[in-house]
Amino acid sequence: MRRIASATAIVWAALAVCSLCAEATDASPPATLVRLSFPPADVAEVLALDLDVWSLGPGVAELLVASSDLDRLRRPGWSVAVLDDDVYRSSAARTARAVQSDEPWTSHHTLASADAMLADLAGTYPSRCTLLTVGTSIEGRPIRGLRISDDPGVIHTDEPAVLFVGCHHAREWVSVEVPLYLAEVLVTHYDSDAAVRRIVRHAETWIVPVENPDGYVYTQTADRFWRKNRRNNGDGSYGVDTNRNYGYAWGGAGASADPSSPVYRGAAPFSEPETQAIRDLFGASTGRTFSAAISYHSYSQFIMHPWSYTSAPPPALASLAAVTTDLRLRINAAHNDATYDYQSGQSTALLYAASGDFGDWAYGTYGLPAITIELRPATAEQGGFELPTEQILPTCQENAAGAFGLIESFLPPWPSDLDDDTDVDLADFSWFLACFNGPNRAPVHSNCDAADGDADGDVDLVDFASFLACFNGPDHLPACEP
Ligand code: 0X9
Ligand code: ZN
Repeated sequence: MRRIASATAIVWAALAVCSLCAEATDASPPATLVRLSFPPADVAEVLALDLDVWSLGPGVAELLVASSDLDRLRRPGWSVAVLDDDVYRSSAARTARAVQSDEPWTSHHTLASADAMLADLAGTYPSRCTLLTVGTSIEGRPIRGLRISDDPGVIHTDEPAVLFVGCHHAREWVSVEVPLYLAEVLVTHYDSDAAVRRIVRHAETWIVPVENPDGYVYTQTADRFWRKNRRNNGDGSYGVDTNRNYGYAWGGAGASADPSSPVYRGAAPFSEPETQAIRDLFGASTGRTFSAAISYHSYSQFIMHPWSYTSAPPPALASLAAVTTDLRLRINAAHNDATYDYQSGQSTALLYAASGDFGDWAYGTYGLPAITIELRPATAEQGGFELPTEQILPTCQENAAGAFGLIESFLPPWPSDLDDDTDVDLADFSWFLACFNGPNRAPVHSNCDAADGDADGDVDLVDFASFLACFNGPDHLPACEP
């Protein structure tokens, strides 16, 4: 009763003049952006308010609230700063400018232009990628994807596969751009970039840029800050949080049974066609297992591994932490400004508990490192869900460095690239020499196996000849590529 969660400015205006509507005497819909400071020990109380949490850090939350909610935030020890008293008014002009489909990476794709980009890539490069329709949204829109590999018409279960998904949450627009950018680079840089070729030849990359197409369209036509899908809940409210609808620990902490909540879990696990579509990429339907997955969100600059539903440590914590740490190092090395540094760790430690999310389901069901990345920016004052458009491309680039490093970690070593830096150079040459002429000499290098190209247990002249065939220069002869 306290608010109409699905209200847009337009819908609200209509309701406000309706004297017969029971809600018409309620306050305005959430449009006030506040920064709430509170003693860190009170975080459970803050979350129990079931408000629209835009970000959360120790003792500070950015919340979108109705003006009538402001009173609920006035408590001893808490302080409220209004960052924007009408996010819809202030975002309107920016939103119009931020959506132009003609110039990629300087503005946001529409759903139509994102789908067209995938179709164009598949049409122009049919030997490198295949267009997928992985499901149909609740309003009947296709959920498109791209499978990238050098034999893309067939699923290669003998190759490692990594899945990248964007836009579970409609308003998190840059989470669409990052997977689209990964697709474009992998498909179009094949001839110019040996590392890309290696990925395309030896891995399968699955990309679903818009898990929630109805919500995404809604944010570009009706309500810029809509989060959920567009299910009509039948009680006057709309939307299920698709990142609370997966079938692992469904309905636990950080998910709501209230249909008007921004984190509504849905009527049942996998009640939504959008989560069914992602579920069905795995296992029985495709015969596919994934080596890893990344689900992109915004904002906060966090790289998070399971669990999300509990702060208890997950099984194999060390290997999950190694994945998020490696992603963090790669991503942060791609920019040169601490403002854009991401943090890494367990979801519940960096943010809040959330049950029924994609990462917990993928990890809990299939055991793969399923990572959630909250993209730029760090705070609402740096743009929040409206990332300044000049930061779209650097966000994509730094995340491509992370994503490609993740895929490479599942590939066999590159012959002659003994230090695994995708270049056969002098460092590899001295590595080889240190291993040369003798059985694998572990003390010289932690591993001389890679120098033993013919794997006969001896680093001999045969191996030297094959090493030299690949040596000298960043642009490997195609013959030297695996
Ligand atoms: O709440 C979510 O679904 C994600 N954050 S967002 O601001 N993009 O909505 C985070 C999901 C990861 N899990 C946890 N934070 N526990
Ligand atoms: Zn999100």
